Parts: sequence; structure tokens; C-alpha cells
Amino acid sequence: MTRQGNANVQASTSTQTTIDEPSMYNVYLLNDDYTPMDFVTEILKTIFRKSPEDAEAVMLKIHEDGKGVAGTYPHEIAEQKAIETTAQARSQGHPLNCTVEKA
Ligand code: TYC
Repeated sequence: MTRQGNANVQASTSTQTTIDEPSMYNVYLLNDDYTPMDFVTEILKTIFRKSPEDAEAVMLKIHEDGKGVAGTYPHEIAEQKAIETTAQARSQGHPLNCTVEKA
């Protein structure tokens, strides 16, 4: 006969007393041969809140190195910024791509 009921089952009672900081994620922009430099610089200013000087420097770094960090955020925000970046690029006909990677 199969045993029924839960007379010998002990519920787990562990309690978390401190809150972990959320893990952070880098949004990388990837270089390509077609997206205009000015468009990438605008994305870095408007979506990633860079100063004009930082936006220009990061854009040139990506152009030279192949990829670079646009910003670092909790996972949901990083994904949203990546989606917004590609949406704006596609709407202007640019192939710009980005990746989200654990920092
Ligand atoms: N390589 C592009 C050009 O010469 C500029 C560019 C920079 C494109 C950064 C994408 O993520 C990028 N027009």
C-alpha cells in the first residue's frame, strides 16, 4: 500500500535576514562598418546618459577595439537599454548591435 499524508514532512524554516545587492550587467555596443559615428555618440548620450566628451571617447574605443561598455546596470535595466538601442538603430536603418553580459 502506498503511504499517504505528510506526517513526517518538515517544512524548511530558513529565513534570509540580509538583502544581497543585485548582480550588475554590462551593456556592450559592438562595432560595425555601417552605423554612423554620430548616431552611436547620440545613443551613448541619450540612452546611456554619457557626457558629450565621454560619449565620443567610448564610441571611438568601440570603433577601434570592436566592442566597449556603454553602461552597467541591474539585469532588467541593462536588457531594456539594449532593446531600446537596437530599436532606435533599426528604426533609422542601422545594423548596430549590443550584448548584455554579467559584469
Ligand atoms: N565603425 C563605424 C563607422 O566607421 C562607427 C561605429 C562605432 C559603429 C561604434 C558601431 O558600436 C559602433 N561608421
